Amino acid sequence: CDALVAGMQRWQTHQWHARPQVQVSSLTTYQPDVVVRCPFSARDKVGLVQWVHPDDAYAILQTAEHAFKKWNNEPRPAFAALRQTWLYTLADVLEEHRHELITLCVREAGKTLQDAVDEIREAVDFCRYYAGFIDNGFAEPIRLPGPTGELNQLHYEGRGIWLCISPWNFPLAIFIGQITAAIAAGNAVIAKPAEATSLIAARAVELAYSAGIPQELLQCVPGSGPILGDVFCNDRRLAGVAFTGSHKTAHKIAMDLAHRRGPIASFIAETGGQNAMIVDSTALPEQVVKDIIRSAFGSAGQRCSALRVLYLQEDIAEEVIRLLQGAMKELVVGNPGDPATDIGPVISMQAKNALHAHSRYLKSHGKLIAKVEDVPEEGFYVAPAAYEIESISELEDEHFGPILHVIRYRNADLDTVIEDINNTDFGLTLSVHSRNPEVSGLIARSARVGNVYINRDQIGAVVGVQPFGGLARSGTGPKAGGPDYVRRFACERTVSINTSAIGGNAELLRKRP
Ligand code: UN1
Repeated sequence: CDALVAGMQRWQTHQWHARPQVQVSSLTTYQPDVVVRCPFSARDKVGLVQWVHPDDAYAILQTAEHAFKKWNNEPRPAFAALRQTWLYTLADVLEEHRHELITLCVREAGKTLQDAVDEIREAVDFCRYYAGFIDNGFAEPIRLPGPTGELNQLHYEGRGIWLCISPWNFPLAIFIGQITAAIAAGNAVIAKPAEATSLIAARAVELAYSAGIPQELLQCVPGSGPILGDVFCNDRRLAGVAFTGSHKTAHKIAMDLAHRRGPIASFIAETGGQNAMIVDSTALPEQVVKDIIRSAFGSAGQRCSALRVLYLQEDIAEEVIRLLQGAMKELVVGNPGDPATDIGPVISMQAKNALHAHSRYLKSHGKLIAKVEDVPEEGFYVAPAAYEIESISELEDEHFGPILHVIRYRNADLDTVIEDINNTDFGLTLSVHSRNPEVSGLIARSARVGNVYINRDQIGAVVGVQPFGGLARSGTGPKAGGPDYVRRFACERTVSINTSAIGGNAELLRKRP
């Protein structure tokens, strides 16, 4: 930790400046710089960012289109090997620049030191994991069965231009994860980072260029989500959109893509959740409380995987609540750059206000169980709190912050609990705490969610180990950090050759006509 803080020292007062990273002859309109400030001290400036004007979208798409055509015509094994080298090199470059990136994650996104370290780790893991998938059908085709005299092959190649729209809560990991998957599959990428974290994104793209990724294949367009999203998603040249963010925005993008003329676009969405934890009377209360604290309040509750609704079986409820009240007293809310801090700020004044409005609703409709009292005045801090409510159906949407809802249930009502959770239409994470394998097995089978966690916390899915993503209102799949992700960015081509005929030589397909 000391070495980390020392390494970050020289970046503490650094000012970053991000400009559009696009390959167009000239930008049509001069856009004034937007000032980026720390979410924990509004007077503190992190840097400046120049947004992209929507009038430039056409030229940016044109560059991407040319770049895709050019690179997709390269010999497949050579292009595949190159992409693999770029991604492995990017992993190394990100690691080398970790002190700067960690500082940026703390200062621009308000991440705690631990979360910032984990963020860099995850980004590096994505690069290496997706690089590995290039070996599966992108360089050499996969051979399929067929009768004598016939050769059947499955080729994977890029679809074209992907727009990658990433969130502010994982400004490096998800940003890099989407881009590297799209590049691994052989596409051209236009990356649209979240407004709140454009500096981290711009720095990551600079590092990607230094790792060898050609500028024409990866353009970064900071700017207004609704405005830029609208122009890009309505353009027929876009082959696909990868989006992580709210389900409302995912719906809007799906509608835009559906109404477009021309090719049918691919869409990968990873959205929110109304994630529950079910604790039955056989659970170990100390373990449960440790996992509640991490899942509900870690990262200030700003993860789509975060625990929102805690179901306590009535025999264990009082004990868990008492331990939870004690544990919450120990939580340190404050400057995320301080190693002693457990919970940092939320991302913006708007987020803080929305969470306060929700707390006011809960005060009148529910019962306050526990709240952290000591929270700094300045900055976008929200006191972590737990409220008891009657039913999950009272919550229409997810509340993206450190607010936990608690519901008591009777053993006989377990089926209803699962039904209620499924009826939210969200389906991202769920955890079960029980020493009875029949109970955990029943819940794991019947809850319609993407990630089930048994007797542990429910955040922090590890790349390649715990593929992450939900279903229904929580997303389209495939799972990030899972074996199917890169392929969803690709297009598949089946080639069947009559090898007994003249010219039926599979080698001919190595070079595109
Ligand atoms: C998100 O919050 O958008 O499991 C994704 C986790 C992370 C993914 C969170 N790997 O908490």
